[in-house]
Amino acid sequence: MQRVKSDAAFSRACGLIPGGVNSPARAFGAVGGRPVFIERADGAYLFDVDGNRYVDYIGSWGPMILGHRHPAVIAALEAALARGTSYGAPTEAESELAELIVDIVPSVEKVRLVNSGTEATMSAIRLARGYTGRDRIVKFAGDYHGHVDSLLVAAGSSAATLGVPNSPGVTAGTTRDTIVLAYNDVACLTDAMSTHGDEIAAVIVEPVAGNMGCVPASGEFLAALRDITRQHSALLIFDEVMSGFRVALGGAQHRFGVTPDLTTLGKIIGGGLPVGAYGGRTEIMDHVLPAGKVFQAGTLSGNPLAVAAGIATLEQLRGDEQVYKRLESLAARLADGLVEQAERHNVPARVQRVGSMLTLFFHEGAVTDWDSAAACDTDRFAAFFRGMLDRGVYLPCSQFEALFVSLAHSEADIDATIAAAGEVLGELS
Ligand code: KE4
Repeated sequence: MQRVKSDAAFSRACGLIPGGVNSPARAFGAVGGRPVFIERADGAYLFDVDGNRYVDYIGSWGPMILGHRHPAVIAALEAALARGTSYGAPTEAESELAELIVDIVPSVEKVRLVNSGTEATMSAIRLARGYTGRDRIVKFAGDYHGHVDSLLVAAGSSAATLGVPNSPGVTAGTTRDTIVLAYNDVACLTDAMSTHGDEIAAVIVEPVAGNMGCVPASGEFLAALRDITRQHSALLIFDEVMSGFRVALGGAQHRFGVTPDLTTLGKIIGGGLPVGAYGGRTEIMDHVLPAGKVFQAGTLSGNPLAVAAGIATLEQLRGDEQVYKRLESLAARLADGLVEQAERHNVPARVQRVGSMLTLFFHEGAVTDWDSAAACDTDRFAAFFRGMLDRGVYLPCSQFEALFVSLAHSEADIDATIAAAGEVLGELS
């Protein structure tokens, strides 16, 4: 597969943009080679500037659950566009999106819209500190919550991929109040909270981790998180930027029946445009300015185009109870096929899946935390990624990411992906 135009585009970009990309996850740093430049997308497919077609399992890192250019989303955007692009004043559409989130997400009685998942988690942490009057926060190694200074400690996603758990520029003072624990480790959590519990403003967790690859929290861990934070009057924050509206309509909190105090959202709620959100009980959220005193603001928060795309997307998801059955069916087909091919070719690998997010780990045995994720054969993953890319399948460009199946994928797309995986795994064995 030739990518002459992509290569030229990357060379040009590198002279203008650090690393030639506007987010490090896209740089192919973990898989080798040069990034593919995309010209357009449609349904389940990406098309690069050289005219190559790829079955897309990035889905813009999660937002494109309907597939690209869904007619309802495009129509909503065109209608919004006819009325302008941004006003800097409130609109009823923002209340419509807020109402959808409040109706669907169990923990959310009030919600504030922002522009990214990072803004959502940064704001939720500030709110938790303002609400509790406490300083310290707990996060888990391998979880990634965006590039919030205080959370860029033992982060997952591209921070892990690039081996930059503690980024230069993040000061010791910023992370002094951050405690990092092992994911899925109840004893570790219990010990830390018994020691520090009364100082802890919040515990933030990905209830289904996607940023060390797909690593679900155990039921025991989720129950312990809920019980122990309540015991110590610390807030439990579910970072559902990735899992929200992905693993179930109501997210992981609905799928697993554990209700946090605050929830952060992003990705799917913008339908491919920049939207993040944080929400929770009214008695907490009413501490946010101007209702309360915790400052948070944003020029383009609740932007009419982004909100229109988000509303259209959520309405498609809530409008048909078959949606999540379809996503489960397609993702299970893919997962089973990948497992079968790895076994057929005697390649030590494991698939972990929750709903329509999943990861093929080049690792024997379960991946339950960052230490086990970090033990994966990332060189073999890189070779697998490149082989699949050359066969027209675009996977997440890191072992520490999840891939996403959309409603636009067909059984034929899934079966072609499995066949390609068989060829590549055969070459790797
Ligand atoms: P953004 O600021 O990138 O919108 O959201 C940050 C974020 C917060 N919380 C979770 C659970 C997330 O997964 C993310 C962002 N996810 C990564 C992919 N693993 C975004 C890709 C990128 O950084 O380019």
